[in-house]
Parts: sequence; structure tokens; C-alpha cells
Amino acid sequence: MFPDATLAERIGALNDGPIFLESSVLRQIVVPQTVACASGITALYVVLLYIIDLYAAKDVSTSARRKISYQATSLCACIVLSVLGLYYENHLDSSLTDVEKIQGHEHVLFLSCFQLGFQLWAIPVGIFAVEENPIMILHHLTVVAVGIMTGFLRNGFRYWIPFFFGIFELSTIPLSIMNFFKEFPSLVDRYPGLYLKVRLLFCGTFLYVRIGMLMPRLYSYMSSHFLLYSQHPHLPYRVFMSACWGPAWTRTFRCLWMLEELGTVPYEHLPYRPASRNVREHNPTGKVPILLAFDDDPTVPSFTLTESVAINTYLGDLYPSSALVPPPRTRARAQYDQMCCTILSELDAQGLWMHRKHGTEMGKYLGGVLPAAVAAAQQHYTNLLPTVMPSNDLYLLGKEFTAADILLVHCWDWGEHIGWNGSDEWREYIQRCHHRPAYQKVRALLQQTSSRL
Ligand SMILES: N[C@@H](CCC(=O)N[C@@H](CS)C(=O)NCC(=O)O)C(=O)O
Repeated sequence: MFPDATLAERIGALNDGPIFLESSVLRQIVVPQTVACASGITALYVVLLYIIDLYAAKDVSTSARRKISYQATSLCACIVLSVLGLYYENHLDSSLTDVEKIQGHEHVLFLSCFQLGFQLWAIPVGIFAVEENPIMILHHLTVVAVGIMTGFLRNGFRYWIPFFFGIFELSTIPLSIMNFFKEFPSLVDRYPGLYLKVRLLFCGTFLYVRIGMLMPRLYSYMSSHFLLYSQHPHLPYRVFMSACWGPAWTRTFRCLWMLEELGTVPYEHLPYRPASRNVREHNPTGKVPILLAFDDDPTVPSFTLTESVAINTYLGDLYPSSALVPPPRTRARAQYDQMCCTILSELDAQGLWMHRKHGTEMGKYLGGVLPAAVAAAQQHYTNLLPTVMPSNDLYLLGKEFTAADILLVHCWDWGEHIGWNGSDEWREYIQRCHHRPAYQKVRALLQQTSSRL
């Protein structure tokens, strides 16, 4: 649960009120500025194309001319964005709290409008004139989503815009110049020293801006972004915001996987966020997963159960023919319980959860960022993992797949995600479990609904 619950509540309270900025601001500032920027950038592209047509050698094809103009226009836009970003970033008040960074900052709206205008030009020209690759088009669409959030929404996170839309583009400048060289290899032969300097500049700016500067900002931005939209009452808003935040996994995965293995059990997955109002209603700790069982009345749960292992064991006992949980009062069941307790208390609670709680920016809300605790937890996880992984058998408890495998594979996936696994020793076992249709189905489902660890 969030020890600093007031922060979650204060951020959640920002959801009260209209979603969009005042309509007069949208009508008089955002829309006209976006249209003006898109038109200006389009005009620049056309003028550059005209100049290239005048001076380019005859053997330069039309598509190459378009591409040069496209790259030159993008370069100009990136320079403008970077300069604006540096200017606005210098005028930001860095002493503001995370809550104060969510609303306001309308003075940087122009940056969002410029970025949106740039994308309005880049997407159609990228698709129709220069056949840009689909990954780049996807990138443009993501930028549009963030542009709409910062340009149109009241909770627009505009504080972060000078960095994400401005300074972030600094490394794109040498990248664009490098692309020119790649497009015309004869330039590389003619100016090898310059090419090398541009490449070094790209490496330097990339490492400094997109790694060094980005990481602390990204965590801070993403945690308040998540705390905000996860508590919003409207699904379309949450879906839109989650598209900006990106999907991840919760321990709910374990229970969904179990339900899919059972196959015939009817269930509905409600992807509520940990610590949200809906979750706290059923579990005061705010933790997920929660199982709500219903009998006759579909509005009142007859039984509520928390803890992923308790839920899966209960489900396995309810459907004994699935053999996913060994029958009670047997040695096999005792071994199953032993294995689940070890994985849950050692790998999960003392290992992975310590990383989540103390090793990420979410640690601010969960328990404080404590690098020494995370290092000890990683060591513990690394020592314990070999003792629980199956050695010769197909699965953890023998030849049959059980709910203990679900628990272990979920922990292993989590360890893989944060780079703790190292060894390739158990790949075969992991792949065997990953190939199960139930696992595949839940993985696909979570990619759509965007849950988190
Ligand atoms: N031992 C529990 C752990 C549950 C848990 O910590 N869930 C996380 C998400 S995966 C959560 O809800 N965290 C929110 C919080 O701690 O406030 C289980 O296996 O179900």
C-alpha cells in the first residue's frame, strides 16, 4: 500500500473537474497555433523542395529529392524545438512538487502546438511522400497522443514538455545530419573528419540527454501520470492515458493465467489499478489481485479473496479435475505449499518486491528509494533462484504443470524484465511454460489493458 497515501489522494483529487482546458484557450490558442505551425512547416518543406529541384543534379531521383527536403525540414523543426525547450526549461521552477507539475504551465503551450503541427505535417508526408518506415510512423502517433494530452487537457503535465518535446530533440540534430551522410555516401568520403565528429556528437548527446537526463525525469513523470489516470472515473480517459504510459504486468497475471488454464470457469477481468478507490473498497491495503466470487446476486460478491497464491490454490481446489493444485492432505500438496511459500516469501517478497518498493521511482510512494536494500534483494534473489528452479523434471513438481509453475514463471518473467536473471540454464523450462496457450492468451490480453507489476 502507499505509505504516502495523501500524495495518491492529492493527485487523484486533480481528476475532479473538466478533462479539457477551457474551450476559449483551445479555440484561441491551441488550435490556431497548431494549424499555423503545421502550415509553416509545410511551406518550409515545399520551399526546400523547390530549391533542391533548382540545384540538384539531374540524376537525383524525385523520391531522393523529397527525402532530402523531408530530412532538412525535420532538422529545422528539431532545432526550433530544442531551442524552445532549453529556453522554457531554464524558466521552470524545479522546486515544485509532483502534484504542482500536473496542472497549469499554459505558458509552454506553444511547444505542444509546435510539436503537434510538426507531427501533422510529418505523418502524411512520411507516409505518402517518403515512405517512412512503420516504426517511425508509430513513433509520430505516440508523440501526437502526448501532444494532445499536453495541448488539450487540463491535467496536461506541461511542466515536462520543455524536456520531452524540446531538449529531447537535441540528439536528433546530429542524428539527422548523420542520416544525410548515409543517404549520400560520397559525402562520407569527401568529409570523413566531419562525419566522425557528427557521430561522436550524436553518441554524446544521446547518452547525456536520452539516458542521463531522461531517466530521473521519466520515473517522476510516469509515477504521477499513473497515479492520476488510474484514479480517473472514465474508462476512455484511462485508456487514452494508458496509451501514453505503456503496458506492464501485475501479480493479477498469475490468477488470470490460472483461470485460463482452468478453461471453463466464467470470469470477468476488471483491470483496476493498485491503490485505486475500487481496489481499496475490497482490499484496504490497496493491493491486487483480488478475487470476487458471486453466487446469485451479480452485484454483491459472496466471497472476497486476496493474495495471488491463496486465490490460485482456492481455484485449484474448486476444480480438482484440472490437477493444477494437488489434493489436500497429500504429500504432493505439502510440497506444493512448501514451494509456493518459498517462492512467495523469498523470490517475490524479499527479492522482486524490494526492487519495486525501493528501487524504482514508485519507491517514493511505496517505501522510499533505498539502493542498498535493492542490492541485497538482488543478491538474495540470485542465490535463491537456482534452489527453486526445476532441474531434471519437466515442471516444478514433477511431470505435470501446476499452479506452482505459474507462480515461478511469473517471478522469473519479472526478474527477466528488471535484468536479474542472468543465466540461460532454465530457458527450456521457461519456454515450455510460455508456449502454453493460457499464458499466451493472458499476455495478449494484458498488452491491451495495460496493468502493471
Ligand atoms: N503477496 C501479494 C502481493 C500483492 C501486491 O503487492 N500487489 C501489488 C501489485 S502486483 C500492489 O497491489 N501494490 C500496491 C501497493 O503495494 O500499494 C500477492 O501475491 O497477491
